[in-house]
Amino acid sequence: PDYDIVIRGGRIVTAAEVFTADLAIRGGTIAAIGHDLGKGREEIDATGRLVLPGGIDPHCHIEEVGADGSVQEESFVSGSRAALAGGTTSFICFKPQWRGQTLAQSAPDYETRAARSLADYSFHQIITDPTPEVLATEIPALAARGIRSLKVFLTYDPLRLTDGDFLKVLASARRLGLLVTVHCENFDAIAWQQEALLAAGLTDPVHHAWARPPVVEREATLRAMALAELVDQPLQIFHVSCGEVAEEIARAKARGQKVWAETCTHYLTHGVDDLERPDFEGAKFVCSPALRDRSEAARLWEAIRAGTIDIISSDHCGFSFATAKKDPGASSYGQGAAMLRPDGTPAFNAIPNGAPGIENRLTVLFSEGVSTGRIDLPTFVRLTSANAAERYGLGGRKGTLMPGADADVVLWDPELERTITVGEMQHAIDYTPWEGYRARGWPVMTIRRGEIVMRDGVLLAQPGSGRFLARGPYAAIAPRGVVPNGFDTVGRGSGQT
Ligand code: DUC
Ligand code: ZN
Ligand code: ZN
Ligand code: ZN
Repeated sequence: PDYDIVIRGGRIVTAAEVFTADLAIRGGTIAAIGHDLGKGREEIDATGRLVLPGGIDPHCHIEEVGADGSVQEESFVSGSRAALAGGTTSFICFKPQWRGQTLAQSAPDYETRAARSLADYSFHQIITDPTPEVLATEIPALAARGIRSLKVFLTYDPLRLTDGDFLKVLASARRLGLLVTVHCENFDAIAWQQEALLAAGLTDPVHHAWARPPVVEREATLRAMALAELVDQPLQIFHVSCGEVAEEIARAKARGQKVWAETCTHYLTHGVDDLERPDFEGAKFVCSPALRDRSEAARLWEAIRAGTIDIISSDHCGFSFATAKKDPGASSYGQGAAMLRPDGTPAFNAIPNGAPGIENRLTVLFSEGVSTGRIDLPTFVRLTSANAAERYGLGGRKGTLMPGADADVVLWDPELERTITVGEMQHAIDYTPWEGYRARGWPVMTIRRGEIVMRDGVLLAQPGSGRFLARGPYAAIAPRGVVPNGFDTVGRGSGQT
């Protein structure tokens, strides 16, 4: 045979167009796209199917190790199986830094753990403590090893940065050509509201949302964009939850700032009312930023169609309901001292923030977006893989169906209807926010670097078959060359530490 695999007669979807052709794979990469291609050792009939680039989930928390030593129960094995089952072949998760420690001291075994992944992976380095050593030595060393994005938090006690420390991280990133990603919420505003709510005896899961209304997200987003403008450093805003935040981002973009935004699947399908589900089930929907009024989803779709939001991630951050959400113990993703209520359930501030979504991201977005006619197929590809590849330095290799690119390919049945239920899922968490959701559009085969890793829901890859994706320098995140006062603080060599 001429090729390892030939996929025949599918509708190939790229970031720009949809066309019917055959796709041939050899040696883990895409060898040819066209008609009347030679024989494959494996011949796949894709009539009636879409042929999509493998999904890239650029924001997910997998087997994360907290400052308190807690390890998230979603392991690199279960989390990556979930990814492949859902049509995602690459993801980017978070290497921790614990305050008071160097990067090297924080979870030194994290990369070894990650090597068990079945999907390809990379890391964002979380920075909680930008000491001179971290800035001058450790971040440059990381960049040289292909970890080219940093993550900062403006809330969560063990993680948050002051504005001064945030500026140092932005300056370091600009000097080295790294992308900074940011969680935008105002820590003090949340703490202040939270204290008042708890004092008033308002401790239910829904009060999580009361403590962090849209304005705390909007303020922090504006502040983050302002600081990034001062440094002339591109910025990726994570998990935009509502229209008023998207509007501020659109304004910054219109002024020419290099700022980009993602939202997450759950903000399109869930609302603050989910936090009021009975029997403490609302705890399953505690995530940050919080779920909003149902009317916000329409505003997010507008922002997506306008290009203000151009990536949809999962922010997969799984905590099982049976354990963490009923008896949280320690977690980096709560705020304030854990308080138990008379019935033994935790007050809202002690419920770990996050929900699992890596496995359902593509099918939910397809159902909500493509099957309903809100977006076309190329937009679906841009939102789920192509834009993340460009933004995070994986362009040409991932998120594209072009000869020479890695053969990460998903065969998608656009008509297949299935009801999502946790018992049929690969992830390790004991619930899914989409339990009972009727999806239309489902992945039937996932190919990762030329290997069939999922077929009709059956996982075929072995732990450790995923590869670390070292990322080189890339042009998309070059600074603009514009500083507000004509004095380029970073260019003058200031802000070194
Ligand atoms: N939000 C979550 O809901 N979970 C993890 C971290 C975050 O920012
Ligand atoms: Zn053909
Ligand atoms: Zn976040
Ligand atoms: Zn997150």
